[in-house]
This record gives sequence, C-alpha cells and structure tokens, in this order.
Amino acid sequence: MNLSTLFAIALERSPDKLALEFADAEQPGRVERYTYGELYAAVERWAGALQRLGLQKGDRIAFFLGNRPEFVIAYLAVIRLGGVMVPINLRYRKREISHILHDSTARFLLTEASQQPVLDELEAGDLAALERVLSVDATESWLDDASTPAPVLVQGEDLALILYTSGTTGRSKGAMITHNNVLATVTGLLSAWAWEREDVILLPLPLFHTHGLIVGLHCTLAAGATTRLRPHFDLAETLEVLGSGSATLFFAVPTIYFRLVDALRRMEKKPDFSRMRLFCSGSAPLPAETHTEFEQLTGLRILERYGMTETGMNLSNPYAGPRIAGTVGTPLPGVCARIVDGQNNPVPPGVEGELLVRGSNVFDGYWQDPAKTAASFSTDGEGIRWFHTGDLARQDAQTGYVTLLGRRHELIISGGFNIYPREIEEMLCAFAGVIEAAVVGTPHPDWGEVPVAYLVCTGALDEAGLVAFCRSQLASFKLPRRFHYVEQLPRNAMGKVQKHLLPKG
Ligand code: MLC
Ligand code: AMP
Repeated sequence: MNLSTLFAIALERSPDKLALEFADAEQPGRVERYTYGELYAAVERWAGALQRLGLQKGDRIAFFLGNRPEFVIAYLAVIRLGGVMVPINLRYRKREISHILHDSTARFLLTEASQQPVLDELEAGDLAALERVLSVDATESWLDDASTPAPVLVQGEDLALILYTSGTTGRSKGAMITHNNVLATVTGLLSAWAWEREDVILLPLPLFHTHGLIVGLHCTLAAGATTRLRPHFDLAETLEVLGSGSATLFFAVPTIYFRLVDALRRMEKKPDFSRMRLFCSGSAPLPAETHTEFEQLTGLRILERYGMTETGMNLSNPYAGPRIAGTVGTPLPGVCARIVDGQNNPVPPGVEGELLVRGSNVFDGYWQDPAKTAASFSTDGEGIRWFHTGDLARQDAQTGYVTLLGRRHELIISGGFNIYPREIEEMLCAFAGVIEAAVVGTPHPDWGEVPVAYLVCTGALDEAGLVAFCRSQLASFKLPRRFHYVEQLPRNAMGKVQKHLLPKG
C-alpha cells in the first residue's frame, strides 16, 4: 500500500465530491475547484508529463512553490511515480535553498513565476544536480494534454518526502519520510479525531511543512473530505469563512490563535462558529491562557496535539474526552512514547525527562547522514529502537496526559517555524568586527519566541550593515530582533557558553 491508495479510495467512493477549493483574498472572485474525479485526472496528466520528462522512482524533485492547486496536483503526481518531494520553505533565501538543492541532489525543481526573483539570485554552482526547472506558470513547454503514466510499483517502505528541518549544526538536515510514515500519521489521526466525509478544512498553513501537508491536506484527502486551501493565513478571511459555516475544521499554530483571540476580543458581535467541529493547535506550545480565552470567546475548546517533522504526529488530546490546557494528551494510535532519564531509563509519572517515541510514524533517518541518524536513536534492553525527540516532558500521575516542558537542544520556535541559534551565530561571526555571538530565544506576544543576539565585537559595529548582511543570508524570520553588545560571553569551566546566564531581554 502507498499514499496514492488512500487517495484512490476517496476517488472510488465519490468522484463528484469537492476535493479542493482554492481562493486568494487578494484576488477576489477567482476560485478554483476540483472534484475528486477532476483532481485525479489532473494528477494523471501531470504524472504522465513528469514521467516523460524522466522523473523516475527515487528521484528527488524540489518544490519552491506557494500553496496553490498545482502544489497539490504535482505532489500527488510525484508520489504516484515513486518520486520524492523535497519542499522548500518559501521564506528561504539563496544560501538556504542552495544547501537543500545540493544536499538532496534534486533532479528537478518545480516553482512559480512569483518566486523567480529569489531563484535568479542562485548561481550555476548553487543548482547542483538540477537538470530542469519547471514553472507551474509556464506549463505549455512541458505539460501536454493527455499523457498517461506507465505503472510504477510504489511500496510502503519507499521514500515519499525529504523534509528539511533546521539543524543543530547550523545546516538543515533532510528527514527521510516514507509512504508508511505518512500513512501511519494519517490513519492514526483519522480515527483519533473522528474525521468524516462531510468535513471541510480551512487550510492556510504552508504545504511545505508537516502540519499543512500531512495533518491538513493528506488527512482530508484520505477522509474523502474537502480542503479549502488558501495561499496564506488572512485574519479577516479566516473569521469570515469560519463564521459563515463553510468549514468544520481549522488547524493552526499558536501565533494564529493569538491573532484570532485578539480579534475576537475586540469584536462586539462574535462570529458564529457553531458549525465548527474541531479547532486544533500544534507545532509550538499553546499557552493555557490562550486556550482558556479562546473557549470563553467561542464556547469551543481547542484540541492541542504534538508532532515533529521526523515523526509526524505523536500525542494528542482526545477528540471525545477532556482537552486539558497546557498538555499534549496521550500517544496517538500506533505510537509508543516513554519519558526517560539521562541513562535512557523510563522515569515514573510526575518526573521530568526526555520524550522518546517509536512507531510506523517515525522516519527512517536523515538523508545521507548516518552519524546524525545514529545519534537520534537509542536501543533499549529489549532491542527496541526509540527516537529521541529532544523534547523534555512529564506525564501527569492522575490523567496520564503529557506536558511538554522545554527542549534539550536550543531550538527556538517562532510562529511555528524552527530556528537553530547555531546557524545564526555562524552567520553573525562571519561579519567583520564580530568576534563571538550567542543567540537565544526570548518570549514574544505574537510569535511565541523570537531570536535575540549577544555579540562580542572588536569595536563599534556597523549594525545596519550587519542586519543587511543577515537579511541577504537568512530567511527573515531568523533575523535577531535585538543585538546586545557584551564584553564577553559567560562560559563554564569547559569553555561552553552558558546561555542561561546572559542578561534577559
Ligand atoms: C512570517 N514572519 C515571521 C514568521 N512568519 N517571523 C517570525 N516567525 C514566523 N513564523 C515574518 C516574515 O518573514 C516577514 O518579515 C513578516 O513576518 C511578514 O510576513 P507574513 O508572511 O506576512 O507573515 P504572516 O502572514 O503574519 O505569517 C504568520 C504565520 C506564518 C503564523 C501565519 O508564520 C505561518 O504560516 N506559520 C506556520 C508555520 C507552520 O506551518 N509550521 C509547522 C511546522 S511542522 P519581513 O521582515 O520579511 O517583513 C511542525 C510539526 C508539528 O512543527 O508539530 O506540526
Ligand atoms: P519541527 O521540527 O518543525 O517539526 O518542530 C517540532 C517541534 O515542535 C517539536 O520537537 C516540539 O518542540 C515542537 N512542538 C510541536 N507541537 C508542539 C506542541 N503542541 N507544544 C509544544 N511544542 C510543540
């Protein structure tokens, strides 16, 4: 079984059902709709064209593409052929894109006209093994009218995706996700959250991440339900769609809930969310106050769940049962979790430790990086292999629910995007006059956390020049929001920087 099988079931049952609707608030009146039958026909056509261009099983195809129907069609076509999609965060710049193209040795890059200015910055050396750049806005040169792909045997163990995730070493690493991994998350969520064919999801989350792609899009396709895809999150439009009763599901990151709560608080006449079946939050911690205030404003309780690029979804509050603010619930169907001490021994409820998981949802390893893969797993006394999430957690002795307490590594999560300080520190140190740099996360009311930098410099620094340099090298969400100048960084006896001793702010 592979991912195309899930889609085929929905198609068989209701070819005329609306599968996908795409609308852009910036282009009022332009709405694209695909029934399951129409989506299938488009996928076959694209798969035929990609196969004719030479895309073979196992080939990587990078997507530098916004949310739009062509993303969905091309992705389904790629996995139908056993190809491996490598999505790239649209906010990435030259250096970050070049690394992904090189590391994944993608043969093809699928993009759109609006991203061309960023791609134009890439030099021949950045393009690595790339044989062809295909634009979804110029399909006449490569997409013919009716090509049908020859069958390809795609199995559960085959790779479907390489998802790049920020690396502790400053370079992002590719998590290898198989068809079976995605199937495990999708089937687990379909039962845990009681999906129905009548469900309609409003989906403004980026399709280049697990949350939008697997939890949002894949589950909806597998349920035979309807996706209302949007290019990005738009507060006014979200309130309008959810309040008009034309959606039943909404999944978001905490930053989006902060903005919804803030808007609802200020609205005299609150929208009617009575048709909404489920509001979910994940990808970053949802503060208990936001959870409570959302319920006071809407009468609905957010369901918080916990996942990772490497694992898909791991734990969730229950669909039917108490959703406890500040917790991520219990393991999803098919997922085993344990909390361990520094020697990897399970700790009793109530005691903090690192959260380990295993199950078919857990990825195969990092692309061409056996050392990082080995460092991320451990084997217990019974020979069972566990993935180290790096998240610190505690299980409640009464409810059994898990609360996440922080992270073992220095990951900063800003609006649901991950930032590893090391990558920014390396960039700052490359700028003339900076001797040392330490980057830490600081709380922020909208983004949850933002990076701030502590710098040791040779003398007065050209801060505007430094900001411009960072902007040219890093996605803008990674830019330090403040620079602090210090004489030296606090270090322990081993010389390691003690970030917790840096002045707060
Ligand atoms: C955008 N900006 C951000 C940002 N997003 N800054 C910090 N953190 C973020 N997350 C910056 C842009 O770079 C830009 O800066 C400015 O804000 C305006 O950009 P925008 O596109 O207009 O922003 P906005 O629409 O407000 O985006 C906010 C958002 C978006 C919350 C809707 O960030 C988003 O879609 N986040 C979801 C991420 C996600 O899906 N994560 C899931 C990962 S999977 P400038 O300087 O250029 O103007 C995962 C596993 C799991 O974690 O468990 O799900
Ligand atoms: P990513 O690598 O982008 O997939 O991010 C995964 C990380 O997001 C996890 O390791 C957690 O640290 C964090 N995360 C996901 N969901 C939650 C949640 N509900 N609460 C707190 N942190 C979360």
